[in-house]
Amino acid sequence: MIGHLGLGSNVGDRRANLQAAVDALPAHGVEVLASSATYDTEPVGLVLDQPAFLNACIRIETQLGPEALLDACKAIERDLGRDLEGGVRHGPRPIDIDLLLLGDLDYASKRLVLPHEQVTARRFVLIPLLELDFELATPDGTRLSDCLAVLPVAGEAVRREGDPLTLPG
Ligand code: PH2
Ligand code: MG
Ligand code: MG
Repeated sequence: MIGHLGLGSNVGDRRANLQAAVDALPAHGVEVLASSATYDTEPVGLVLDQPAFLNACIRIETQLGPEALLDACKAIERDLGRDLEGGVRHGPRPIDIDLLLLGDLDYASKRLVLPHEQVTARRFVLIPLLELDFELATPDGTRLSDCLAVLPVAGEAVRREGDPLTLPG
């Protein structure tokens, strides 16, 4: 199945952290098909007083189901030094890997909701996603470009930082 992941980092060498996540995915059964550019983004959400994030989105292909894909992402976060137990929720992190969309799957468990509940509401996700595919929509047909068009820019600055991440192999 084709899916889209969101990558974020605001601790350490942010670009190297995003690249390390991309590089680690194939060994977990996740092919990386494309990467957006990287974007320097203002922190949004519950913790605003933290360093700016570097965000990117990637298109993937995998045979993994949603829970196994989440396990793979969490394993990579742990390997890249994210303290899954001790860290402040929504606080600074070397790497965050979020499942945004997985095919046309509408899915909810205790650990995971697909599409990601914030995918239609965050500029730092929508801008890199639409760079990958301007026609992207949620399973209910909501076009992500329409979502972006109605979002206020204030407090959610997103600025292109650098080239797309390098694809593995
Ligand atoms: N991630 C969060 C909370 N806030 N803000 C930006 N700009 N980028 C993020 O990746 C981000 C955030 C929780 O995962
Ligand atoms: Mg996140
Ligand atoms: Mg996350």
